[in-house]
Amino acid sequence: MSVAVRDDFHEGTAMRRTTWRRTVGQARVGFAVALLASSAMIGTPGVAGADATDGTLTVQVLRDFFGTGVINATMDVPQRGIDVRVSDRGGRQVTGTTDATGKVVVPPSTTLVGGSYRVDVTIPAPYSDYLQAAPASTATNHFDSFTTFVEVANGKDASVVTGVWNAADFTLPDSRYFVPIQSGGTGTDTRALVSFGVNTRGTCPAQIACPTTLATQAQVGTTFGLVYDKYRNRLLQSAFARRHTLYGPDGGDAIHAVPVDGSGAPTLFAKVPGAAVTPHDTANLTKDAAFTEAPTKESIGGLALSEDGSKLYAVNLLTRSLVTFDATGSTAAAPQATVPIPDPGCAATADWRPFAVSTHDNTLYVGGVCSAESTQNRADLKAVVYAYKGSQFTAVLTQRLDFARGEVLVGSTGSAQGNHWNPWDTALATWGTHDVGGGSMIDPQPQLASLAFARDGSMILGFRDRFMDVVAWGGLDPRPGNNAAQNGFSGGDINMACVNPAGGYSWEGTGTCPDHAATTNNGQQGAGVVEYFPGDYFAPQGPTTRGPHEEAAQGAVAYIPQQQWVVSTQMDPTTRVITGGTGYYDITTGHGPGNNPNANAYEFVGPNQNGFGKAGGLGALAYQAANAPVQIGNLVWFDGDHNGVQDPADVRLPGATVNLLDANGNQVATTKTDAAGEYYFGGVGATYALTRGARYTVQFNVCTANTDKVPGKPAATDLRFTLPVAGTDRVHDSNVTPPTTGRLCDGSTPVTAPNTPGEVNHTIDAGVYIPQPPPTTTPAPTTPPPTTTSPPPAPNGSRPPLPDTGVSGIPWLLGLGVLTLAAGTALILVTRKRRPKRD
Ligand SMILES: [Ca+2]
Ligand SMILES: [Ca+2]
Ligand SMILES: [Ca+2]
Ligand SMILES: [Ca+2]
Repeated sequence: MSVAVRDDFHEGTAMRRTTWRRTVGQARVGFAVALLASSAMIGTPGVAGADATDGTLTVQVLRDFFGTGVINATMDVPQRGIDVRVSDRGGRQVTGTTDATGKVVVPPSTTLVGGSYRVDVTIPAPYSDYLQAAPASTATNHFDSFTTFVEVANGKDASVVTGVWNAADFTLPDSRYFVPIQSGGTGTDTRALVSFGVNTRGTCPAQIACPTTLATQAQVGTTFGLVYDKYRNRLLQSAFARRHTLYGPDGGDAIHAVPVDGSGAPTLFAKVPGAAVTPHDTANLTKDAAFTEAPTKESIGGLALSEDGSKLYAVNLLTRSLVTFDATGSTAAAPQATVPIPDPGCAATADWRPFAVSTHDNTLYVGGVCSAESTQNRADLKAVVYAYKGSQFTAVLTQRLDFARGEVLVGSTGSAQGNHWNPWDTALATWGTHDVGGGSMIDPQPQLASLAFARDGSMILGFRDRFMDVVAWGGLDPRPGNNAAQNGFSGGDINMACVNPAGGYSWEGTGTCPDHAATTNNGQQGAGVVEYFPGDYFAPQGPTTRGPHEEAAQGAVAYIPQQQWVVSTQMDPTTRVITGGTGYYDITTGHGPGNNPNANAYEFVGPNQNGFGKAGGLGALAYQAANAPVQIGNLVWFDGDHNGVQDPADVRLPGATVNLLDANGNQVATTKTDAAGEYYFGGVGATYALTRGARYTVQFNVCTANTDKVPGKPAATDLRFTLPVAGTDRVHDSNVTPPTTGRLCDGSTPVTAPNTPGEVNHTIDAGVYIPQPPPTTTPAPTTPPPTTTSPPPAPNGSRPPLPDTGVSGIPWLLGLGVLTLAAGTALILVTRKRRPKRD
């Protein structure tokens, strides 16, 4: 008998079988669809059969943030809207879509037959725009692959938990924060950009090291906007208009590129045309009177980088435009596009002040405020956030800003001015109204400066007190003939807009979005102040004694999804006054620096070191994201019916040795398949990190496999590779071209590692079977056997034995109706037990 003859026989069997399955499968699917109602609860009873004794199958999809292949029960969040398809041996299917709990539950059902099912997960639009399969693993508590096999026969429940992720979220545990420092007036700080570890807490240098300086005032001047570009390992940092301090040598429209590793000096990346017009009074910066109206109305606001790293977005504060640059070069000569950010309906068009930009899940968000400057009516203050997709701005959040807040400086005002947001006002005619006594300048005016996103998609909003951009700590009164020194007290904020299950957002304290403020955790601020983050106060005597400042967040926020802490720029962050740094807010409880200053804050701008003191003086916060590792896998299985397809009820093979060879043929990693027949190379924490886009060979040595669950328990050395690249679905096929020389149970396949960060390829599979001799007599009897549980006539080699648990592969079964399927299955099981052991 030749190999060719044997293959021809099996291919012919496979073809007939496929035709049969498709016909029956389509009929059953059509019937099942007619019975199905809910998208999340499927498997409607209604078809008589033996499999109502199945257990319940629960498929859950979680959004992963770590890429280790292991479920993180406290951090991973349920993912709705993901398609789940459950198939049985006969091609019957039930489908569902994950609900708000991330689940599709398949109760005991007769829609599916046999108790052994294949679960296939796919990501539909719009989620496919930003989510992909997360790495899986063979470790304890692992994520399952998008194709997973389950057994629910005899009342046994089963669950499949698969992960999806947006690799743009990936950050390493030793990530760093970056923040610009502004210095002016009477300040002596020469730093313009610093970096520090994400776990750094305390006061520098007394308790902890001070940050690393990446750029100086002489190099880039006064800045606010900042993004980290992981694709080119640099920061992009933009000019900012602030009274009492100068732009850098490239002016108020400049964006600089700063090497993140300190390997070189900052270079000019791009200019935002027409962003800055007002000159500083360079001869008298502590007065700088002519610049009083310019801050936050010209120069550059926020910066954002598209998740694929191709585009840089900047807000031109003067023209209120979104400016887009090609981010891929070392410079960008001119914008690719400039679009006006539309007035969302402020009391006057001139009151619309966009500033914040942020990317999240492949969408650009643009935020701003209605400043109420034209009406000076607090009720006209609003925050508005747009989603920008294609060329459309869609308002996704509109929030009034006239609610009660804590006191900017306790005991100083006794009026709404000190514990509410106020309409923008920097006119000299009303300048005196900001002085609450002794040159203490307090008049918080909101500017939506930054946006960050929680793991569940909730929006964290950072508000600056833009009045601080026109004062300093010790700056002079701007009015002619009045040169009194004045001290600004910042009253920014950090707020939460919780994402709603049905879409949209709820502001903190409304709907199901928590108000965490209580007298035990809010610094004893006034009753009735609603806060998701009540820890935004400064109380050097400890949280039980009312401190001087109850709104000490300064408006730059960032959130690393792998962490418990939201970071915010912070006035008086630890225990010293007239200082600056960062505060850390528990994203679950809202506790922050006020609750435990030394544990929840980092002070790195000392007492009036930068000349701005309590008026702030820090720019936007960025963090060092990372390119996520890629992964390949995942299945070695016994393809008993030799059709080359990973069918439900095909046995998965543990113990197969899988080696990874690099392009030179050197083995770089090795593993064995687990109880589910799965193997993985790469992913976060793997001993060998795959090189993206590199060529490898995956070598499947199934001679070591454990065949205990294979019918007849054949010797693993007798296993041979099944038909490669069968059918049209690469997910369910075998990749190994069967070797014709050497050990025939040791085969391999070339593979190119995924090229996109965080991408997985779980389609590198190997199916094996036990070859059989060709038939020596007519293969198909013309009459069906009795439909009883008695064994059929002994095959005596007249047809191929049935080395799998499936129902197909028996020619005479082709003539049987669906209703005899259960009986047929019983027959096959008996037949298989009697199969003579081969070789
Ligand atoms: Ca607050
Ligand atoms: Ca507060
Ligand atoms: Ca198969
Ligand atoms: Ca495959």
